[in-house]
Amino acid sequence: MKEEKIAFYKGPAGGWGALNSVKNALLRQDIPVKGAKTLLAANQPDGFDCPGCAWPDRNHASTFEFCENGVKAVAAEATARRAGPELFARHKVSELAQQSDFWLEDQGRLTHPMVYDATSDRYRPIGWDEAFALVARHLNALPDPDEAIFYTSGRTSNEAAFLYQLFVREFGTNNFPDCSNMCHEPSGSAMRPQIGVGKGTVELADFEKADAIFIFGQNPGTNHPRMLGELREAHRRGARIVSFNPLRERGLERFADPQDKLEMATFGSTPISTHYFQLRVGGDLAAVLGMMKHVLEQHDAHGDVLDLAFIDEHTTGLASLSESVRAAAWPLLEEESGLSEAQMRGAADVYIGARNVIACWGMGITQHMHSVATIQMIVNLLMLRGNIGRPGAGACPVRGHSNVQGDRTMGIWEKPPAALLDRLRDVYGFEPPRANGVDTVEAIRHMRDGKAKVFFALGGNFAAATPDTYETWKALQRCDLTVHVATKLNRSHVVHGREALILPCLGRTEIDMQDGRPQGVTVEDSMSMVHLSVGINPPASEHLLSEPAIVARLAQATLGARSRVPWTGLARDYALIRDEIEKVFPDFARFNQRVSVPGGFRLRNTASERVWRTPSAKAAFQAHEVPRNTPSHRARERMPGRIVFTLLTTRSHDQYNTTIYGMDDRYRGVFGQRRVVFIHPEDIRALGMNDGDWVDIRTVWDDGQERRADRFRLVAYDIPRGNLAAYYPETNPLVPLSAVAANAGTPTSKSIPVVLDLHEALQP
Ligand SMILES: Nc1nc2c(c(=O)[nH]1)N[C@H]1C(S)=C(S)[C@@H](COP(=O)(O)OP(=O)(O)OC[C@H]3O[C@@H](n4cnc5c(=O)[nH]c(N)nc54)[C@H](O)[C@@H]3O)O[C@H]1N2
Ligand SMILES: Nc1nc2c(c(=O)[nH]1)N[C@H]1C(S)=C(S)[C@@H](COP(=O)(O)OP(=O)(O)OC[C@H]3O[C@@H](n4cnc5c(=O)[nH]c(N)nc54)[C@H](O)[C@@H]3O)O[C@H]1N2
Ligand SMILES: [Mo]
Repeated sequence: MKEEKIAFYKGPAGGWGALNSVKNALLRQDIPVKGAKTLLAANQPDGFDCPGCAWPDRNHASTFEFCENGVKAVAAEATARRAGPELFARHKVSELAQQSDFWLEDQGRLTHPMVYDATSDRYRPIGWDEAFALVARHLNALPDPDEAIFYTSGRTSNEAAFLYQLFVREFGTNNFPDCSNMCHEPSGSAMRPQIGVGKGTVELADFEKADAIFIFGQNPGTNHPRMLGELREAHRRGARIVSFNPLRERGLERFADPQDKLEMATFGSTPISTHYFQLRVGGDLAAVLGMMKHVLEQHDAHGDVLDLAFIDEHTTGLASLSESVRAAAWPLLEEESGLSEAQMRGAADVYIGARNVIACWGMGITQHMHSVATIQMIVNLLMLRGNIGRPGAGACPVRGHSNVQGDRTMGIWEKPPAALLDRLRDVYGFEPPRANGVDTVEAIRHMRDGKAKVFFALGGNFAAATPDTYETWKALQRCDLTVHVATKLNRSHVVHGREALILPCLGRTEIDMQDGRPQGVTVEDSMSMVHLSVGINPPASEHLLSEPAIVARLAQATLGARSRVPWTGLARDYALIRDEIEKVFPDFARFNQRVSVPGGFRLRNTASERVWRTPSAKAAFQAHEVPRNTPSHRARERMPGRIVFTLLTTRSHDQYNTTIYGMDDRYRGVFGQRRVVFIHPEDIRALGMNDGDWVDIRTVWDDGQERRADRFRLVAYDIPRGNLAAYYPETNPLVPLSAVAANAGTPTSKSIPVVLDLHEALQP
């Protein structure tokens, strides 16, 4: 057991600490450091796409871009450990369910398809044909195809995702909840009506030309380490980097690039942010509104601040936006943002002083009730000075999973556009279902209420990643059948339906042979670059199937002769799947040819060409007021005698979503533990408690249901008063199912109203 300690970190992000951590990550997975060549193949033209994050690569032909957390992600997949039939013979499922998330994944790669046997309460091996027949039997017995749910996690390749949506729609439902519903859904919901595309408008080259980069609610030092390379270069050539974050994240402050020999030899480092605004959780809308107020006032005073040519030619709605912005009072903006009027004006002056501006955002923006409104305000701010659709400027939602953007492009979408369904009908000759399907939160409700009976997951860890953990578990346990296509054992496999299957698949790092020929898949990064990914490691077990093969064989078993799709042929040669993708999506014309060049190609992004696919054919300014009726506001009113905090849940440096690599969070100074809650020292005093005390966390919600997570250690921290931070997924039992972003359905896991009590066992 490693020592639990808190030791604040003063060095830069990256540097020798990162190299050291890489060595430890390899050792943990029993991978010899010397033979770690496989790791070097990530993000090269003839290697695999790094499964770590969706940040693009400077140049796919360049030398390996070092990334500590990319190496951890690859090592987790390339691990020498195996979770084979012996493991399942040794432990009842009820015993496995007692183990931690860390322990479950730490058993290594799954090797055999397994089926749950209720009599012995164990998983036992099953043949692939038998497994597909079992799923097909359940699906075909459903009175209505909408009683099946098909979840996707964003590591799924374009080829697998395309086949999956085709199969499921031919089967008859649009029930496609995916991890995106919990992630960047609000970014799409905000930008589509506003600028006509649901994706970011910038590419990497724009980062070389930006004069200012605004970063809202993102922790790139941990979650997108390669982004720090771009920020470092930008800083060095004099660009302003302006961060908005309630926490002072190390990676946004200083970075030592392990690729820079001089920096490493001299223990040097480069500052990242030129300006850091430690605003209140959920305060971004107010802060951006304040900035716009200053921009408008400066324009009134000097006349040349707004880009009037852009506004006249390309936009609608400025009049009502400016009316509502001018009406907002500074005291309210200060109260809600936690920033002073001078700070907001200062940030706006940086904005005005820069010719080209990029705005980036992450989960600190999307996982709030008012996330869609906040994103539209950020885009409004950009548009005031024409910062969309020209070099060095634009909107940059920074996606999470390495192909989450591609999966949506391929049609993994519970609210499919009619044009996509028409196209499927025309190409394949079946009538796809027209009604919208369920998103992640709705899927949980449907299963809990008995409206859905079969749950199928292509990757991910639904039981741990979703909100209201115990409700979700009830929902999964009410299913007749739960099926998980996975690489590693996780919580979702041990919280199962009456019948259950684990289907082990190849990972992206592995050689995928079909018909004697190695296959490659394609992925789309956060900046719409589509490129090939070819595995180079031998498969973890000879019994694994690829994801495209699993989907094709399941479709064949379920639909049989009634299908219009040549499933077997497609699974034998992925180039043929890409031909099908091209038939359905015109943007993928000459797909195989264009993706065969190193680095691939960029999908068309109309907003970046100033072509607006909105109803008015213009970009639309959208006015929003500062929200004053959030769950935290209401909870404070309902509990006047208590200190109601707003809790944000976040990732440590040693995890990939629900996959826990280790117990440290180096840059935040936490070692050997995860059950901590960061809190302002004055708030500890106000509670009458002490730094290091153990507390229980309870949600303040209005449905009478108790939600709690017990035994967290208070850590005095540099965080605004009234705010708390703790790690996910441990805190997911605190997120109510009904707490979702307006117009996006995303769980509000960055703003949960909670109260703290001394841990029960310690109370007098
Ligand atoms: N190593 C590693 N890489 C990853 C992942 C991982 O788990 N591990 N996950 C991947 C995935 S799926 C995703 S979506 C991304 C996630 O990457 P991020 O978007 O960075 O997600 P979080 O770690 O949740 O961190 C959110 C940041 O927002 C801040 N924040 C919280 N609330 C607010 C707020 O109200 N306003 C502002 N301005 N800031 C706020 C937090 O302090 C934190 O710094 O990373 C991807 N990459
Ligand atoms: N409270 C709170 N909750 C959150 C968040 C938060 O910030 N706070 N973040 C949300 C976000 S942004 C996201 S994206 C979701 C993540 O939700 P998910 O995407 O569902 O979860 P992951 O933890 O990424 O999934 C990990 C599992 O994926 C499987 N896996 C890994 N590689 C592969 C592969 O190549 N193929 C297949 N088939 N399986 C594979 C492994 O078995 C592993 O156990 O969580 C969300 N939940
Ligand atoms: Mo995500």
